[in-house]
Amino acid sequence: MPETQKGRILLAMTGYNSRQWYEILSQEREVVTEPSGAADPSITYAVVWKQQPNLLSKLPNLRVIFSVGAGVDHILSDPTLPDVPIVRVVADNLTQHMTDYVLWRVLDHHRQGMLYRAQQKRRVWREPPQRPANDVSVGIMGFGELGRAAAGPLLAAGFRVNGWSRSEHSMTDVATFHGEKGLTPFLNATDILVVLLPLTPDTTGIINYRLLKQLRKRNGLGGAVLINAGRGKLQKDADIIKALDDGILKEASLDVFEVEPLPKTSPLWNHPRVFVTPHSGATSDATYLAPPMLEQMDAFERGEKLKNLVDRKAGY
Ligand code: NDP
Ligand code: OXD
Repeated sequence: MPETQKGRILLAMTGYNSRQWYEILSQEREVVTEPSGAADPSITYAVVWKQQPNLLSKLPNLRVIFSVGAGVDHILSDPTLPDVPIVRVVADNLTQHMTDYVLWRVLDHHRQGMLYRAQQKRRVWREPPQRPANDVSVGIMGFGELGRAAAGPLLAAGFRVNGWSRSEHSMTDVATFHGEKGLTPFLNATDILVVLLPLTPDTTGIINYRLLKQLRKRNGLGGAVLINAGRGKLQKDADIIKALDDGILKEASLDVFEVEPLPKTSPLWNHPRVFVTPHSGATSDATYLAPPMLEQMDAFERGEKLKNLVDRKAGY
């Protein structure tokens, strides 16, 4: 395609600062933003985060939808989503952010950061019992791009690692489980549960009281630990609080919530054993993620296959 015929981009982001994306994408292609581009027949690509429902169906010549995130539930929830390929983010930069988050939260819970911070506030000098990492199993629920990447550094830090996915996977030194049948043995062998699942009809509400009860509860640790950086609607916020209060969970780190931003009235904010971050586990940095998107558009126009395509039937 000659330079002048490069497909135009609609940038449609809700609750997201799109300025940097606009600046980078518009260096190479014409970019329009809502609402001016809403019904524009010249739009070939849509780059989106939580686009307004029914917006994309108005674009008669839309060829590809690009998610600015790894998850695509925010796109697939649109009831009139046009039947065009969806490309999601798979990128070293985003993966590194998530690996950092997982390591940070696992190590902080493991080395009892919550307890020490509370002790420090009260000037308490007390050493609690501490198990070494090789006596603790971290179970990664959602053993995909992000889950598998986090496994290596966790192993290197000495933890035992379990992985659970929909289909069968194997990884050196990791105990892998899959499907419904694999879920209970996976949970029974897990002390610290790290959730990195996508939100699909099958996974909605999966992190509930019944599931949390199946986590391993080792003597001396005072309950299992939950870390959710997948999606908020995977979990039942109220069940997490009940599991914490019943001693099933010792602590939780939550990056995602049923309702975001987390409402000011949520008891999770003040719970002494919950660590809250504002859906910032792995940020989508346009500096790193927009250039490969532009490269994919160029490749598509040369007739090459798109990479990192979403399986719409599976929902991720
Ligand atoms: P992938 O698609 O690479 O991995 C998803 C994993 O979940 C796969 O292992 C998949 O199994 C598994 N899975 C999906 N459905 C089921 C199911 N029903 N039962 C068991 N396992 C299932 O995604 P990523 O690793 O790239 O990202 C994971 C999620 O992380 C995203 O969808 C997003 O929601 C979230 N995320 C959150 C961020 C944050 O800032 N908090 C940032 C980025 C992503 P299989 O391998 O068999 O396909
Ligand atoms: C993502 C996210 O899906 O930021 O990438 O949540």
